[in-house]
Amino acid sequence: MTTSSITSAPHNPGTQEWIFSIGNQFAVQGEFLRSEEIHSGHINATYRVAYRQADGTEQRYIFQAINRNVFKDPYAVMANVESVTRHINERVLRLKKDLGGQTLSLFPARTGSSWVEDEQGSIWRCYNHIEGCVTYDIIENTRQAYQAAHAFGSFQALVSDLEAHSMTETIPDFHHTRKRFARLMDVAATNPRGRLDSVREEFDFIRSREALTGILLDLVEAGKIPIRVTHNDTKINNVMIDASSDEAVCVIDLDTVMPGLALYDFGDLVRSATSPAAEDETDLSKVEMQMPMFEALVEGYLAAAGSFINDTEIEYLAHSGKLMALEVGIRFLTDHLEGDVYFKTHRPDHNLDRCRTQLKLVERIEEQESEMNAFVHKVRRGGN
Ligand code: GN1
Ligand code: MG
Repeated sequence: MTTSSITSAPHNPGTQEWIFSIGNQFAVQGEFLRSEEIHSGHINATYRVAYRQADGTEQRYIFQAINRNVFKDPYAVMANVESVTRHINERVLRLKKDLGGQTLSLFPARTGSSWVEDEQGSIWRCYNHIEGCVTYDIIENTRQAYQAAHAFGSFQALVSDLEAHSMTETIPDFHHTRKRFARLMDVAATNPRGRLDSVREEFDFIRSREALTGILLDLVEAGKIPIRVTHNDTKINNVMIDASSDEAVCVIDLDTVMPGLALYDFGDLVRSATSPAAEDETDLSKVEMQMPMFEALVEGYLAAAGSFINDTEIEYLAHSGKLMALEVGIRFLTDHLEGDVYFKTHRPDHNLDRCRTQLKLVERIEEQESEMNAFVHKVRRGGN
């Protein structure tokens, strides 16, 4: 089992003091007990922080510093997160919808704003800690797959009445795969770290699939699929799953909630949940697109989102998995060529290893795409 929430480790005392001083600026109650870094996610720095309450119980929070290299306008990120958490919490209350009783909420700073800025210019926010849950980097069974897809479908449903243009596009063209491809070509042309020769195979693989990068964009252009408010980072470890019941409780990591395509969300689930191999696995023979996981994702997603997504979106569900694996493969390779400036890396060639698993997954999806499409059609017709 790979759970990111238990791979956390206590960090050095210097940081404890730092976190303590950040905590003092938020309206959190109680006596500071400890903090530990959560080594999950490739972008932000995340800490779980515990406070002792007057009655002796412990209250935990998540403190997170926004990566300003990735999010150039962290204030706009916070405005988006504020509006989406407020909206969801209001709707959940109104609909009395059972989301396991826990949703993500921001705890305000003592100034009343939703964030604090530290001396180094980092923007911090404080969330409630979702209790009794784990996150999975690799899911273990189809029930978890169904639940995760249902949770992201429910999330899209909950924000479906938010005006897409009321949200700032905090990372412009985030999932514009054609532009991601063009950027890789540009970086390869300048080859800033001299790494291109050693990645010819991966580069050529991507180049030969250029035509895939524009398919969804053309459908948007043709008015066949709509821009919606979407999550945009539906990696499987961004859903909190109840440790005892395997039920999804809520989705987290709301920084990229902005206008997007429902298919980007579904596709990212396919790429992160159907393979039993880690995203940075070096034994590529372990990379698979497991049909039963895909089937559970389709069923879970359609059970929550089937009422509002259109026929064209449904038709491209399998394609979206291949596209998102290709897109993040392009992004990992670009970062490798640039010298690892975007994603956090923990070893040499880490981004290259990540790229390779994603390209292998593209291949695995290509091998099974007609079977995947056949399953989607069967579900759409209401068969079983
Ligand atoms: C990043 O932070 P994390 O790990 O949830 C990235 C996603 C990628 C993912 C690949 C803002 O997400 O787009 O799909 O890594 N987030 C951003 O694992 O770039
Ligand atoms: Mg993220």
